[in-house]
Parts: sequence; C-alpha cells; structure tokens
Amino acid sequence: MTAPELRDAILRHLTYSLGKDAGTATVYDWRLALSYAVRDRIVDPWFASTKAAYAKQSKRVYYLSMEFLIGRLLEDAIVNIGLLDEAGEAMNALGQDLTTVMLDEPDAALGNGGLGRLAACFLESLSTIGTPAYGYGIRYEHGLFKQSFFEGRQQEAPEEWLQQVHTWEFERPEAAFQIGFGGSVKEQGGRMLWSPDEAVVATAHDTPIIGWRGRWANTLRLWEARAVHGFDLGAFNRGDYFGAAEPEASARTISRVLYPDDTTEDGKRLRLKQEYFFTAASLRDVVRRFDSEYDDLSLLPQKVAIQLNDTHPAIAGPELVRILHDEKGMALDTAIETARGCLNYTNHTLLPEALERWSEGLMGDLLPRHMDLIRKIDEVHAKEYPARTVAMVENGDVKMGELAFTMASHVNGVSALHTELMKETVFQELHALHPERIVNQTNGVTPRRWVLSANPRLSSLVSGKIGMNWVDDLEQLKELEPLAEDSGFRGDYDTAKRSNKAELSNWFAKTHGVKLDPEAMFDVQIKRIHEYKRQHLNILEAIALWQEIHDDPNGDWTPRVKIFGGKAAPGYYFAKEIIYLINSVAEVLNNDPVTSKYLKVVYPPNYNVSLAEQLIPAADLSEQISTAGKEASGTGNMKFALNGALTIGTLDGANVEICDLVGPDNFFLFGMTEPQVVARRADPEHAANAIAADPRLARAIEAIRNGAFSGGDAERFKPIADDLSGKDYFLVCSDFTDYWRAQREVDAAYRDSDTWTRMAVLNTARSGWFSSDRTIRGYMSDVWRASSALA
Ligand code: F58
Repeated sequence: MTAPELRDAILRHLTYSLGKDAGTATVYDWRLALSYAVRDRIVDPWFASTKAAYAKQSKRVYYLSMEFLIGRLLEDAIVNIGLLDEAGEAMNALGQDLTTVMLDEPDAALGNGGLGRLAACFLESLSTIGTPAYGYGIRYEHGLFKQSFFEGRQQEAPEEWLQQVHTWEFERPEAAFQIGFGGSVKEQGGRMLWSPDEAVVATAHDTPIIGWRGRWANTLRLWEARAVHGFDLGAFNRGDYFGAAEPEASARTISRVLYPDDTTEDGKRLRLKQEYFFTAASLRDVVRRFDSEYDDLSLLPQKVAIQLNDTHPAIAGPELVRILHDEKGMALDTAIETARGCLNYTNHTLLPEALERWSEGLMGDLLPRHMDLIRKIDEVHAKEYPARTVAMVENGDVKMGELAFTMASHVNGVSALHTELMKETVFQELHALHPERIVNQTNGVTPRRWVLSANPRLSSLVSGKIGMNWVDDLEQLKELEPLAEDSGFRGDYDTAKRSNKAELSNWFAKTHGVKLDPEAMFDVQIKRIHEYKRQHLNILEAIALWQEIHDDPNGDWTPRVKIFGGKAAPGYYFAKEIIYLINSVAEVLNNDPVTSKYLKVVYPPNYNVSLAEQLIPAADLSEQISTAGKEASGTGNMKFALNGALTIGTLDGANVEICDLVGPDNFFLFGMTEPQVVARRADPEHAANAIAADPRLARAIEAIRNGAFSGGDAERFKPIADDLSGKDYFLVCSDFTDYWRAQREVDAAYRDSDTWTRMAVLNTARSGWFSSDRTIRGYMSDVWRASSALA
C-alpha cells in the first residue's frame, strides 16, 4: 500500500465510518480513521491464517490468562504490517502528526504487571512465528486503576479505556456460552448432572493480533459477562426501574474490574467467579472448535495445547474433566488423562501469600461439581502414588498450585533459578513424584515493541550496520559485538542514547514541570511496588548519598537522576508507605540547593506500558535489586539490557541469565545469593548487625526516623524505620553495604563515558536470547509439541 492509498483509505473511514469531515475532525477522529484503515489491512491475513490452520489440521495453542497487558495497539499494527513510513506520510498529507495521533490511543491495561505483559508479548510472538493460537481472557470494563499522587500519597481512580470506541475488536454475538454457578449435583441415568442455580452469558470480543511482516494473525478472544435475560420488563412496568436493570448490572459485575479487592468474602467470591467464567467459556469454545473438526475425543491432546498462565485458570482441570466425563460420557480415569494431555501450567511466583487457595466452602458453594471432581482427581492421584503425602485440599482449602500441577503435562518456571527453586520448595514432593514434569522456559520480550518501535534511534543504527533481520532473529544482535571496539559506532550509539534522554527530559519538563539534566545518569526502577522488589533499598541509598554529598559539597560527584515508576496494590499498606517515602525524599532532595545538581529523585505517576516504552530507551542504569530468590524472572530487566542500560542487580530471576550472557564485567552485581539469604534470615539479629556495621546505613535510617523527610514529624515514617531496623524480612539492611559499593562502581564507570558505552553496546549485542520468539519456540518444542503453520 502506498502513502496516497493509505491517505484515501483514512479519508474514506473518516467520512463513512465516522461521519466526520476533515475540516472538523479531532485527533480522536483521525486516530479512529487511521486505526480502521490499518485494521482493514489486517483482516485478510487474519482470515487466511484461520483458514490455513483448519486446512492443515494444525494443533492449536490456547493461552488462558486473566491478564493481557497489551497497552496501545495502533503502532504495533502499523509497524508489523510495514506501513510506518507510509502512515507518517499519509497523516502529513492530511495535516496531522502520526506520533500525536498514535499517542491519543488509551493504554489497554488489562493486567497488573509482568505476568500480564508477558501474555501480550507471547501473543505477538505466536503470530510472528505463525503458530495457530488463541489468547483467552476477560474483557474488563475497567483495567488497572489510574494512579495519581496527592501530597505524595497514592490515589486510585477507575480506569476508563472503554469510554472510547475500541477500534481493534469485533464483537461476536454468535459466540456466546451460558456459564453457571451454584446449584446442586444429582445423579441421573448413571451420570452426575450439575444444575446451576445462577447463570450469565459469556460473549466473545475478538482482537486480531498481527505478527511481524504481517504474515500471520491470531485472535485474542476476550469474554464479556452479560445477563441471560437482560431486562425485566415486568419489574419496569411495576415502576421498579432499578430492579428492572438489576439482572444486567449483576451479571456484568463479573467482567467489570481487573483484580477486585479479594480481602473480603464478597471479593473472593467475585474473583473465583471471574476465574471460572472465563475458563469455562474458553474451554467450551475449544471443545466446540475441536468437535467441528474431529469426532474422536481421544485426539484432543494431539490437537489442543492449553497453557494456564498461573493458577488463575486452574479450574480448567476439573472443568475439562467435567465436560469429558459428565457431558461426553468418557470414563473418569480416561477423562483425567485426556485433560492432562492438553493442559500445562506456568508458575510465576514462589511467595507463599501469592499462591492461590480457595476455601472448600466457597468452592463447593459456587462450583459444587468441581469440588467433587477435585476430590476425585486427588483420590486417583493418591491411588497411583501411594507415597504421596501432600493433598490437594489442606486445612479446608483447595490449593490451586497442587491442582494445576496434578492436572498438567508440563509445569514451567520462568527463569532457570526460579525453576530450580520450584523443585526445591513449593513443588518439592510433586516434583519427586513426577520428575519429568517441571521444565524451564525463561521469559522473553517482543523485540518489535521493545526495541524496534520503542527505540527507533537505536533500531536504525543497528539496521544500518547489520540489516533488518535482527527483528526476526534477535540473536543476530551478536553481530554488533565487534563494533563495541569501534569508536565511531560507540559515538553513534552514545548519540542515540543521549537523544532519547533529551527527549525524555523535554517530556518531563512539559508534563511534570521538572527539568532533568540529560548529562546526568538516568537510573531507573520501574515495576510494581513490592517489599521484595526493594524500592526502599534504592531510596535508602539515595538518602545516604544525599547525606554524603552534604558532607563534601565540593566533591567529585557523578550527577544522577533516580527515576521511579510503579503502582502499589490498593490494599498493600507497606508498599503505599514506600511510595509516600520516595515522594517525600524527592521533595527534600530536589529542593536542596547544595545537592540537587548532583542528585534528583523523580516519580512520574501512573506507570504503564506506554510510559515504559518512553523510559526504557532513555535509561542508563536498570535497577533489578530484589531479594535473591523472590523475583521469579523479571522481564523489564531484559528490555533494559536490550536497550543498552547497564544493570545493577542481585543474582535473582533472569538477572542470573542476563549476567551470564552479557558477562559479569558488563553487569553491576551485588548482594547475597539465595542460599545466603536463607541463612542470614535465620539470624534474628541480621538487621541490627548490618546497621551496626555500616554507619552510613545507620545514618540514613536515622534520617527517616527523625523526620528529615516529614517536616520533623517522627511518627510519619516510623513503620518503615521500625521495619528496617527490626524484622526486615527482605534483608534491605543486610544487602545495603554491598549495594552502596556497587553504586559507587557505577558512578566511576559512568564517568568514563567511552567505557560505559562499550559496556552498553555489549549488553545490546548479547541480549538477543531474551526475545519472546525464543521463549515461544521453547514452549512449542518442549511443552506444546506444536509447530508453525508458516512453511
Ligand atoms: C510476575 N508476576 C513475576 N504477577 O513477579 C515476575 O518475576 C515475572 O517476570 C512475571 O510474572 C512474568 O513471568 C506477576 O506479574 C501478578 O501480576 C499477579 C497477578 C494476580 C494478582 C497478583 C499479582
């Protein structure tokens, strides 16, 4: 398609799809018109892909995930169909700026963090590779809350992405399933029959996901909950206007919000309903598609691979057994085997508080037949493995990890270290019984979004040297390695980074009124706020550095801007205290006439996918400082390394693999290893000892305690100071001294700009393995036994 053809297509949509005239069209109108014109180019390859998968009788991959953190889709689509230049020209010809129009798109935040973003990267890679696949999830009316700060504290407001027309989806009223809850189970003619006493309708909304070079497109199918009988006319005519609309409002609650607060009984019930709602609708769709092609259910595992993204869809085990056994009449043992043949499970965390458990009472009340089947599955397993001691139901709770594991062909970890720890900790016994089941698939990220689109300057520099094929095969970045010794290339690489930093500084000035010096080191920590991720270690180091600069204001300090980004779960008290502390420290440091030229702290609110796309290409230093053993993998760490930010990090999650690949000389490693963490924690005096041994640490904590960041109010940050000097479960104090040492090495390295750039180039050149294309190929060969449908 040429630019003039695209321009005409945009004008046609503006006129005939939107009923707008070019003279009065707003940026929103132009964005919609452009999106429709681009979408038109995706529909044909999408149909062709669907038909090819049927014609080839391909095995299909079904990725079940409560979260898809897709962000904006317009640029992805334009880039993947190769129309970026044409779109720029076409918009110019129409008197519009492409970037402005693309930035008008709301950021679809149907996820919390890494787990949801991983699902989005996987969808893009599946389409790029040409694997016939569907993503299945929930079409939340409200995605992750919008974060703002009021006097330094996090405020939450509802996210409203669907207030605008969502241009990428197609509603499929014909693809709808009734999903039941509650009721009872009776025997009828030798079969168990579940009669729910409540039902909602799941309606499908399809979004095509186009792969790189536009060769293949898969579907993201998101379910919306609707009432079976939407409107009670009788009630309305009796004057009960609210009552008349109640069935619809109540059904829609299920797809209303991402991750409802589950600290109350009602919240727990709603969350479990959401899980069953989307899992059941997806499985019915899978079985319907299978039935339309084959008439032998024993073929199911050959034709269907289902990936459970964490335990949120783990009810898929009993649900598939219910369909096969209760509905299709398969013998129970065979049904369990067949279901297991299709199912696989990815674990994303070892934190005990994050492992899902549902009370037997709630499960039995909401899903009585599933509760029976869970007990049956456990019995069958126990009979087969009499040595087993860990039961699926413990102290009145159903353990979803055990259920998912027992019903899966493969269980995977998301980094090498995490996978080994899974074997040693949460799944120790199950692993001993099923030593082949746990496999590793280290996470990856899509290079189309995270390098090509997000960092055009670096991308064109790379393509100018090694051609464009790195976008298809990221390990080709290795060819850049010799260029690390080429001063001309290093100069260009440095220029690209500086330009990204200057652009970010301008954005900060415009949107937040802060001036950042692009010559300063941009030190970035962006991720959910969590104690194990240790944003408080980072801010503690900032405090200690601020104090040290005050001691020697004429010293030779390396200017730095610490950039934080991330949201805290609304009910996570301590994480919110950390946010408050960071903002309060920022207030003091940024207004300090002595130190602020050397050290600033900024925390733009509402960190999301789009902000990550801006921050990562401009980062010099990537903070990956979790307590060893706690971060399952990380994916931000990979995005930073690819974009030439050096990592300061612990031996945790995929940091281990990053450090291995880029080389320890190009990575600022610090802190205890996982076994050292376990040993240190056993000493109840660990924090006190660490503080006694490091006066710098003692002084920084003392400043928090005595009100230096709270206008003298010693009460305000007492909980943080007390935690640090008391329990300090995540060992901030014990790792502080080595973190400080590593940070000073960072300072020294940054002052030698040429050496720094050399290290950065090597990070880019050696991080190609972290493409999600590689990860998906790993799942295809080791887990799904699926292949690409592209010849
Ligand atoms: C993340 N988990 C891991 N969970 O923390 C991270 O190390 C890993 O790289 C990533 O998964 C992908 O494997 C994560 O993001 C969640 O967001 C939960 C979702 C359900 C509610 C609680 C948070």
